[in-house]
Amino acid sequence: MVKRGAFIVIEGLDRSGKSTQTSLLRANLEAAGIPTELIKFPDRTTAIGQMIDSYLKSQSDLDDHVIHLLFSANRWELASTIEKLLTSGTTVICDRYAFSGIAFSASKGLPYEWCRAPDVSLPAPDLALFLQITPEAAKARGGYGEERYEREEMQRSVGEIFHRIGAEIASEGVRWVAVDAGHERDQVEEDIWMFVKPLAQGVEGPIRRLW
Ligand code: T5A
Ligand code: NA
Repeated sequence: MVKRGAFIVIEGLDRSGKSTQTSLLRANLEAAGIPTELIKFPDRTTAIGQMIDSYLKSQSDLDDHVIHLLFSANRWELASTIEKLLTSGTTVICDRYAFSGIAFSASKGLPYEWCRAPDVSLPAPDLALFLQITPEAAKARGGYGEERYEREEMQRSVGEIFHRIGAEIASEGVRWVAVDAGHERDQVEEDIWMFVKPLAQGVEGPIRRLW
């Protein structure tokens, strides 16, 4: 059977090191000769992405429901690209995905089930890695506090909802793994590689759907 590329999502609180680690992971996969594409959500380059960017920088205000739907629409914009890449044998890494969408909006008080609905039937990852860090440790890292959601109490509640999501999707057969992101960069890189390596040569079977 021909294998397709693996779909790997990296999630975590703000400043947990997602961008650092997704870049390192891409480099490691490429060094192993695996064709790899890295996608970051929100993708701030599209028209929808620019609205999201302006909202996150507090340059514009939007109703909580509206911004939630824009984040989801921003994923749908790239859903067919992700599928094509996977089918063509490319491994896709996403820096944040639907799980961030739910965690952040539900933390603002929107109903959990409502938050999940617009992302239903997006491609599901083969592996979701959750970078775990305390809000205190995240705060001590560079750049914290520049954007809208970067407040300690918000991050704490986001962390709790991520926990619920992890338990839920794991029970539905999506692999959700917590990685201690409070360690040194190299250690976190090694831990992530240990989980990704078995998928690097590709995955059998069709692309699954959320949820
Ligand atoms: N959002 C997002 C929603 O509300 N709904 C959605 O659907 C989606 C997709 C922007 C916001 O949007 C929200 C969530 C966010 O609040 P973003 O663009 O991903 O999302 O945010 P960024 O600001 O780009 O990224 P983060 O703040 O989340 O940072 P990262 O990517 O987790 O962390 P990174 O790698 O940039 O590292 C942060 C700092 O720590 C250092 C780095 O050098 C850097 O200075 N660092 C370490 N320091 C010590 N030890 C380590 N192991 C380190 N690793 C990195
Ligand atoms: Na951020």
